[in-house]
Amino acid sequence: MSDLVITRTQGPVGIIQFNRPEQLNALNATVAQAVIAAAQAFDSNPSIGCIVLTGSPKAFAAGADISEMAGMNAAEIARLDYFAEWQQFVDVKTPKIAAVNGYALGGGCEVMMMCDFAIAGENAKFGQPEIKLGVIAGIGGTQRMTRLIGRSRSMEMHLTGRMMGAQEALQAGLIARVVADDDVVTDAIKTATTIAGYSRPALRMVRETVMRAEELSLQDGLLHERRVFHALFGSEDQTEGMAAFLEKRKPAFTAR
Ligand code: CO8
Repeated sequence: MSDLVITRTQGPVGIIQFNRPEQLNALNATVAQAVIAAAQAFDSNPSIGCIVLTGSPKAFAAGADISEMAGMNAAEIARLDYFAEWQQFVDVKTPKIAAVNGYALGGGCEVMMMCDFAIAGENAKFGQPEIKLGVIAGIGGTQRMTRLIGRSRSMEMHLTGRMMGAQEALQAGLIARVVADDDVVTDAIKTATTIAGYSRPALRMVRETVMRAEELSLQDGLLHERRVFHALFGSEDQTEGMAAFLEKRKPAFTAR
């Protein structure tokens, strides 16, 4: 594992931290591989129920590493299918929370949006400034941001390259919650611990079903949701969860 990324666990939470603070956690190929490998390792570890991805006080990540990309030509970047590997991070089934302090720009904002939701500090800043470099977002910015905050606001962000503060990002729906800068990681780990205590099959299903809301017609989405609800009655956690409620005790979910 590269030292550009630090991993640790806290109870059932797997924590991945970008560790290039001097370069504002600019994302190069080594960082991408290390984050993906760490997320996949947590995903296959049954004791981990939620992942927190975070950065440093000044930056979650200020984008793809411009010094790595600058000298590439079109044939080379296409042959490498540059940054296509980030889809493997999206494909990790364990819930992922982005804990954001400082800059989440370009690829940094895009990786944040690959997480299931984001908790940010009050001084966090978000943006897709690729237009200033003569390019556009490349790992989901135009697509995920537009789905999260709508075409008008997304278009403005991509066309101007301006930054959005935490309160504006919260109001727009880009992030789920704003907390004091110093509380971001603690809050994300606490939230992740709560999530990790729930039924793992139900967590996997709720992620898939919410994501499908962006792909399916309402009728197909509703049918999918209902069928998943029915199917979860095949899990021991449904029996346990409902019995615990009726017996006024805390459920002990065990399904993996
Ligand atoms: N890449 C490489 N190095 C970076 C990056 C970056 N994205 N961001 C910051 N750094 C480096 C700086 O070069 C500087 O290094 P050094 O100390 O060696 O000069 C160090 O980090 C500190 O940065 P600054 O001195 O610039 O710090 P400031 O506080 O003055 O400014 C900013 C902070 C505003 C965040 C500024 O650093 C900045 O504008 N950074 C670039 C932001 C940006 O343009 N991001 C988008 C990059 S492109 C991208 O993400 C495309 C993703 C899709 C690719 C997928 C292809 C398919």
